Amino acid sequence: MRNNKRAVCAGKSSITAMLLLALVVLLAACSGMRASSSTQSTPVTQSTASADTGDTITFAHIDEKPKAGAVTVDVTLVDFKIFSSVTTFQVGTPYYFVVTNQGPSVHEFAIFPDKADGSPLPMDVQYVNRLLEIEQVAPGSTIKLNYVFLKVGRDEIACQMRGHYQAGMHLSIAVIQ
Ligand SMILES: [Cu+2]
Repeated sequence: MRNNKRAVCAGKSSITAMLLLALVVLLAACSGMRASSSTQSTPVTQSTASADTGDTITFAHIDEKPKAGAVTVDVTLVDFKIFSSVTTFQVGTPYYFVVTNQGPSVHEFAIFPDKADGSPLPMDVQYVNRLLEIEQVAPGSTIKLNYVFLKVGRDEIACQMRGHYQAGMHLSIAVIQ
């Protein structure tokens, strides 16, 4: 189940964060003992970054070329909103999604089904029935991919990472004939 997986990840991250904190304290103590040279700050910076994003992260690198006749859709992911240049799509039309994470957090680019009236399904149901999910879009990076909607209905572009959805990372879209 998605939520369980997230919960486990969150648990792992906080343990990692604590270990890194311990390491940082240890490093600080060591450099203190060694006549207080403060030039060893690089490892600390790196540790902070990986504690924030989790330790087993694999960023998506998707750089497809647009299919012939594809309509370009510019999507911007920010903390914690999603913007799209297109919100009404047509079944069978090739779309070329250019998705940029303007950060600062890691986000995902996913498309989930909604109820027919456009109201959201429970998050687990959305996730199980997802149409598309690209995880771990690095801050500052852009992924480019082709996608064709096959079914008329209401969907949403969303990010379900660590409470991002609840914080506002979802955008209602319509798929029409
Ligand atoms: Cu997100």
